[in-house]
Amino acid sequence: MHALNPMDLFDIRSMLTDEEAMVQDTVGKFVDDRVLPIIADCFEHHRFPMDIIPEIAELGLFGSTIDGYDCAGLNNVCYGLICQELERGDSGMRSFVSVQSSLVMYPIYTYGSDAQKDRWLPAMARGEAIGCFGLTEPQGGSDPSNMKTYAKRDGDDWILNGSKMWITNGTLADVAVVWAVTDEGVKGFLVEKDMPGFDAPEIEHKMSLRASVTSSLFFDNVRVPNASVLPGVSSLRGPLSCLTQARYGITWGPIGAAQACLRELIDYTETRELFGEPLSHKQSIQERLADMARRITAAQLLSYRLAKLKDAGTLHPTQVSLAKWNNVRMAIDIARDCRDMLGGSGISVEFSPIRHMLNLESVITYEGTETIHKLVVGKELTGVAAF
Ligand code: TGC
Ligand code: FAD
Repeated sequence: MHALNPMDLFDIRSMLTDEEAMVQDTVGKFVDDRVLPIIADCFEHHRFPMDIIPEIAELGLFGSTIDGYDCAGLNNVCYGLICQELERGDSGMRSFVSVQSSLVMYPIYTYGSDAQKDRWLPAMARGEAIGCFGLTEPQGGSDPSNMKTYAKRDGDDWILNGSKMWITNGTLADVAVVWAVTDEGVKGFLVEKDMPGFDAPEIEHKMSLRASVTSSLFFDNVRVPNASVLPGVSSLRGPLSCLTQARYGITWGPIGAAQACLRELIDYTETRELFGEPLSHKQSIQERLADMARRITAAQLLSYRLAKLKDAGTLHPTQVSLAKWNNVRMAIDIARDCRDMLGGSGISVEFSPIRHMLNLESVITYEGTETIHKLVVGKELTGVAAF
């Protein structure tokens, strides 16, 4: 009997097309060669590795599912595998690509004018322009319907006031997609970094996603031309539809983080000898490793099925909520259990589980907390919104 791949017990790999397998291998090699050698240092010193942005662009990872505008036009299995491989490196790498692709390029592509698409999409695909997405506000991110950021028409312009909190890439961004209440509904504003009255300071003292930039955004009478307002949507459906895109990718990402932890632990328990034999010979250690493989396998099958539904155009947001809840919970529990099996060494960033575990504390909170996703599924089952 042939041996199974411990990272892929149900052989998802054999279901991939040649193109999908090539994307996985290419991004995997990039992560092995360019991300893994530097990421512990980036995490420890709270630094996002700006110098690898051109290589990410060169690989076609920004806006990878968009057709045209210098984007790769890949399917959703490919996009998922990109997220999985990047997050095998670090959640911060996947976050960077998720935000650029699903939260900035997607709304410009879906709701933007031709001029907005021409201006931003090719530049973003090439990594020459970086974007961020401002939805969350200090008074409570779970309930964006309580948004206070407000824009008022002034001739051919809008005047924007308010603030956003916990915004990935905010300080780096050339353009921020900012969602604000107006007298005509919730609209998306393309706020450029040098617009007077706009400020995007970095948030310090984070213990999670330290290889990622997170910022506040402040708008003090920022004048935004009407040509920089997304014309295609005027309701919360705009930002929430972007979240469905990003959450889909996030169902894949934590699989990579969990695989990184499990791989490291299989190797570690083979060489760590306690009570006269390797840890991997102990029943309770094997049981824990086996349980991780079981949970990773279930997550892989969920995400692969989501990809097929998404490519078929029949994906329902509740399915994404269930998978985001399941897969992030799977990964954070695995990362923590791996941290424990490393003993004292597990508290060092020289091993990846504590870094993944801390990162996943953000992933389980952003893009809808675990509770919010449970309540989305509960609403589907009962017909009652219990938010
Ligand atoms: P409701 O007011 O009923 O709906 C408003 C409109 O939106 C539509 N809709 C969706 N469309 C697409 N995808 C979804 N997931 C959608 N959810 C709702 C809905 O059909 C309606 O459309 P229309 O045309 O009728 O106006 O809203 P709701 O009751 O369904 O939603 C409530 C709730 C709590 C689920 C929602 O507010 C929510 O998801 N809250 C969580 C907020 C959140 O996730 N924020 C994330 C901010 S971005 C972020 O974290 C980036 S991290 C990036 C990184 O670094 O990777
Ligand atoms: P709150 O909404 O205040 O929630 C606090 C607690 O209350 C949570 O445990 C929550 O589950 C619980 N809760 C909420 N509602 C209910 C309820 N009805 N019943 C029971 N319990 C409930 N946002 C962006 O817009 N753009 C970004 O790029 C972005 N990047 C981020 C990066 C990082 C590193 C982090 C940490 C966050 C980021 N966010 C971003 C914000 C993120 O989306 C919010 O943190 C998240 O939506 C939760 O909002 P909150 O932090 O205000 O928590």
